[in-house]
Amino acid sequence: MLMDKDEFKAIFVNNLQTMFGKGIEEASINNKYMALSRVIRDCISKNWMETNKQYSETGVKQVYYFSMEFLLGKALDMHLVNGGVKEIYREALEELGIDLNELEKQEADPGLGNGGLGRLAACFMESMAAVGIPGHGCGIRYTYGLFEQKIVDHNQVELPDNWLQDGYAWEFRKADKAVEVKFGGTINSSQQGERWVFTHENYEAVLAVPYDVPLAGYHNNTVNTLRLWNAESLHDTFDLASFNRGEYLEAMEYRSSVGLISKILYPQDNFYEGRLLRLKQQYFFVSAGLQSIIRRYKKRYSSMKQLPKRVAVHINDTHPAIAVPELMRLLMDQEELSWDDAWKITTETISYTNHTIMPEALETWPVEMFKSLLPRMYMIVHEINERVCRSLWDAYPGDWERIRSMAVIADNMVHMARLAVVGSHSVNGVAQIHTDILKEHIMSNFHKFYPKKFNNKTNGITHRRWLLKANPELAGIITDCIGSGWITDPQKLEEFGRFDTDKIIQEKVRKVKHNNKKILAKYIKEKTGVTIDARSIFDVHIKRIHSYKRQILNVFHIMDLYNRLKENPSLAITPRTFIFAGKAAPGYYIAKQTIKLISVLASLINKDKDIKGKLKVIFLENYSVSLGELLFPAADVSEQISTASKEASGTGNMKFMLNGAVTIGTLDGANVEIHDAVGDDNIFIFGLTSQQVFDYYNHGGYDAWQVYSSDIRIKTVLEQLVNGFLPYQREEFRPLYNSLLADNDEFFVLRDFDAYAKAQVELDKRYKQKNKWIEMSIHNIAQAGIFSSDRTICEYSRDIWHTKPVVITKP
Ligand code: CR1
Repeated sequence: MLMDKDEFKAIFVNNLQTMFGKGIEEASINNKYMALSRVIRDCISKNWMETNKQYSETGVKQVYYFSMEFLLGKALDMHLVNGGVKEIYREALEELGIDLNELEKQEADPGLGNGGLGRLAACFMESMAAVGIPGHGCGIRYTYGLFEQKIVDHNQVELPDNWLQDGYAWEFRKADKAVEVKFGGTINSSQQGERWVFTHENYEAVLAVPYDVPLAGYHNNTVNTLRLWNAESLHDTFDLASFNRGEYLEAMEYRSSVGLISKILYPQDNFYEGRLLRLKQQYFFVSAGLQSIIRRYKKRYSSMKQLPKRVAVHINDTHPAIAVPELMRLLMDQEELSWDDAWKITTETISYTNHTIMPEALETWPVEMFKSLLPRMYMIVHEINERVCRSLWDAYPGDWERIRSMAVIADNMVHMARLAVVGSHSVNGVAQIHTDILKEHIMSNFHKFYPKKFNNKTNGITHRRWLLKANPELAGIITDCIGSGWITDPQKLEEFGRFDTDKIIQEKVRKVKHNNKKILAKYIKEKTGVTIDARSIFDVHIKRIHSYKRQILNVFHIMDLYNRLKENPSLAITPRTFIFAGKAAPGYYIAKQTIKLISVLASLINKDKDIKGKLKVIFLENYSVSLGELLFPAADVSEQISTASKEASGTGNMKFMLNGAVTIGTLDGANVEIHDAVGDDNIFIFGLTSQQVFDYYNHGGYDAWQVYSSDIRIKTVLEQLVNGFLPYQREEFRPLYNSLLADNDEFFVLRDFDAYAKAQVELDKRYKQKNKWIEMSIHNIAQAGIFSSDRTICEYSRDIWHTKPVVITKP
């Protein structure tokens, strides 16, 4: 980075001239933002070229992380922080009469993901660059990212996210690196000597054009690459031929249908819809990615057999599982390897992470659809299936039931998770409890057959974005106490624990939290018109809206609290502000009803003078990475209340902890490990355990009606959903009511209510002991180091990818 203020100014001004033909006076804010980005982009480019050069010269093993989603968040500020130039540039711009904060607002927040899975991929990218692991991302350049959420008359409304509208400052189009991806058509096979040769005919070809985004490390010279593929039409004979035949319309139709492939991100989280276009997207980016990896590999190496020594391909959930047959195809049809050699190379190269046990998220494609869209893929998957079934038959002769439950093709469906398990050398879950559930329940047959493949890699978050950048004042206190070593070695945060009873530090931490709460309160006022008190407890529940995440449990507790306050306005509770944010999938009815309920309830409670401002409810629209950066630093309480066993890990829980919020949660996902790290006294754990949940599912014995009729609080609250208590159409929330009673409350909301309410009382008590609370808060921050994604990716590198960090020297 440019460290000299005057040099920076000169280049910035020059950029304005050359890019827009304007001086500072005439330039728009966006012009200035683009000119600033260009300064940084140019600096990064030098290191980027150098990184690539050193990677190929040393032949170090490269990791490619294949993911349908990368929820990146804004880049400008992160680059300034990582490059250590934020303060210098801020001052320099100020001297030019420009406010850096205003420029930062110009940047679009690329929402190329739905939630935890996509954000995890982005954290991994940041950590790999920071630690120096040669790791790159491979994904799709969606023209429209996750929809923008607006709340209109209490309803979620979805608007398109046209994030590329003003251009994206951080991408580099690499037209010369484009590759062709083929769909449909027929496969002809013929024998040439010993070898079978397969030719593809009558296919539809699509051009995959990469847009590379640089991923720069923290205070080092490493710049890795995120390669996002854009679908375009080929300007070759096929296209031209139809133009020549005068079929202008047909040719244009082809062009626009091709573009569709990378047009939209499917907006469901933890849910599988089975659309043909989705399968197209998957094959599109996987095929393009693998082709480009092999092309690069072949520039240096001649034997494909060394591929697993030089390349690791990681698949983020089953979405890119088609990588297994596609790599087989490239190795056999293109590189002329035998099945056995190709299979060995493929399984040694590919590894797979499972992110969910939710049955509705499991990807299975109808054989007919799969076969007609991807005929060669189908042939290979079919052969994989035959071979897997044969070896299962040898191990379990006659055990048809077991073999059917493990077959890649069964019941006329292609099972992507099974394909991913058999086609990779490593299968991991994302938190200890989740991995145990995979081994013991969901994938127990596979675990018995391939015991060595299974392992755990507990998720992590990049503490540089989520603390250093999002909460600079807290980061400053920590650095003052223990030095800046924690920024590159997050385990060092533990040393901050020594200050948990230090009165001066306690006071500083309290002040920063209060300040962050004031900033959030101001934002809430601007966005919703509601005034909230920064001295109240900020109780924050932010994540996708899902039945299993149980926003409803939180809502019921709020309703009960409200009922009690109405009865007794002088009830001695600490004033609380309950803050929600999160998107519902557009077709997810109950999730949308949940948002509506929160919004209606907020309108009732926030204007009720009887309760003397002791309770406020806020729903913030359009939850995104940027909004998260405002919310985590301002939270006192972190709501992590999913039904035990359902949340594979969660990562928001880690962001809260790192910013000093205290968790109220179930023993689910990474909450279990957070509990282990901070100890009983620094977290509020309640509710059913995953074992109890499994027992109910397997042996029955849960009766929601019974809980309803024996607990007057629950009865009251449930009735209030449908008896006209809420200022909305009376029957509106009947389906929600029914899901809890007529459908016997699949996620045990009523069952856990009492335990949750008790934990909340405990929490309120603890909050009243001011010093005790800050002590807990400091303790949470100090224990958050193990939840850094630096730790997670070092474990992936050591145990799965077998690659090491490299130091990139200055060009
Ligand atoms: C899980 O629901 C986890 C993230 C990242 C989600 C969440 O608990 O933290 O993955 N799973 O591992 C998912 O999106 C498709 O599955």
